[in-house]
Amino acid sequence: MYSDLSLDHFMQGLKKRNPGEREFHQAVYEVAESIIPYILDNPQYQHAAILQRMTEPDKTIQFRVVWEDDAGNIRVNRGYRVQFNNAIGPYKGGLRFHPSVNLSVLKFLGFEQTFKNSLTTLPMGAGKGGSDFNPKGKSEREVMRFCQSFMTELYHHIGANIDVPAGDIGVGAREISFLFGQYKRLTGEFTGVLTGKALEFGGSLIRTEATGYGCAYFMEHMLNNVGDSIKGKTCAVSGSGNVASYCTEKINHLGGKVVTLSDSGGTIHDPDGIDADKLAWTIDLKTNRRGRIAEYAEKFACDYHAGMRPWGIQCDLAFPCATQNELEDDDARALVANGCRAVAEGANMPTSVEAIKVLQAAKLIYGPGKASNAGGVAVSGLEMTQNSIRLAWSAEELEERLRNIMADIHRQCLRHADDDGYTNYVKGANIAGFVKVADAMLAYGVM
Ligand code: NDP
Ligand code: 2IT
Repeated sequence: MYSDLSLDHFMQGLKKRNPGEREFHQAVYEVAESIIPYILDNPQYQHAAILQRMTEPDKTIQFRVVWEDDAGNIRVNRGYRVQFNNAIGPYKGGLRFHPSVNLSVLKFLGFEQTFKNSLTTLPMGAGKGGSDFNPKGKSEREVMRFCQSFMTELYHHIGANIDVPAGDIGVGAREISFLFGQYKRLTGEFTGVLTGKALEFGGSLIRTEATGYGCAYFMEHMLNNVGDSIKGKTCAVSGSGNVASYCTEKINHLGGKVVTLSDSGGTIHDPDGIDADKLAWTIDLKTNRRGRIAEYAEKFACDYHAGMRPWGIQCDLAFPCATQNELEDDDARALVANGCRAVAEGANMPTSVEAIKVLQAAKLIYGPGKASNAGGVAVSGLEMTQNSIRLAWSAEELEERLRNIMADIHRQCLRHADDDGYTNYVKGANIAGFVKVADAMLAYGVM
């Protein structure tokens, strides 16, 4: 039945089964391009239709979320949880609250999570969820009422050994606290059902920093592999949320200089570098005052480019840390023309398919998000472990574990990355992530 496993034929079928889901098609294409040749060399996966099974979520839950705003209006949003694959552990992955959220976006994120979580070496399956709710401009009480209503349906489907959500865009410590409180109220149970919790109720040190730190570590590994390092490099970072902030912090620790940050309004360019004090101000701006990155330019007297991405600004290293498809082919060409040497993705799928081709053709070092941003979910896995053993590890111990996991992910990628002398981390990450999940699925038989 699956004798024709050409990329074109496979993608045609996938598009037919999932019409209009552009982001999901893109994420699958990126994987299928490197996995299909591997499957053809390892026919046990082809006979068992593993790729066909891995591209179909185990279960998709969609629900209505109704809440009342401060003016007494009844508001209706859509909530989702895509339980993608639990072959190697409970479903695990973030919740995103952003107006652009739809099933295609969550299926792409859940699919990517399958490979990422496998690469972490920890026993975690993959899921993703969220809502088209826009937290921007909402009061604290409105966010609370929304989270409580969202959890009133979601709680039926999750559990510490079933599905463990966490944060993503628009979902940080504040939202996780509201969600956890409501779960506890509804079930009467205090369990590690969410990660990214506050330290007072079962959260882990380093989880807040983990994605950004891990991304900088991954870049350092890719550079060390060619006898180089972050030290002394000029770095462009996009975004100014959780991942961008802590990626910047770790780049500073490793001796690099970050000259850009951005948000959906535009990009700031600070040629002197975003040092620890400026970064602390920015984190306060974004997490507590919920302001715009343009305010940074006023405060520290530097340039602000409204409506622009950072990629036209000269840099040695680029770290896209905002959202999907924020680095397109023209951006990639600008990076190449300006002498950029390497890209490590903090965001999920920030680089379009065409842009990846541009970077790879120019032989830039390119680390895909499923490897380079896996530090966040890895420390979520460590939060689950600490909740299970009812202990809390120190920051030093956790950072050491995070460092080791990122080194391990880099080693796993290298095992499958050789592409006629070019180190192709896309291929490396996809194959290494695939094998563990695929072998578990084979072992379970036909289901
Ligand atoms: P935050 O909500 O903390 O920050 C998101 C940042 O991205 C903000 O600066 C936001 O700007 C910007 N952004 C969001 N959407 C757009 C858009 N459409 N165009 C331009 N800028 C945009 O989210 P995180 O930092 O947690 O997440 C950033 C990325 O990292 C996402 O791709 C996420 O999936 C990924 N990721 C996150 C992990 C985590 O642990 N949090 C783990 C692994 C990956 P604005 O405020 O203007 O919207
Ligand atoms: O994309 C991601 O890996 C995350 N948003 C983190 C998921 C998690 O469960 O910590």
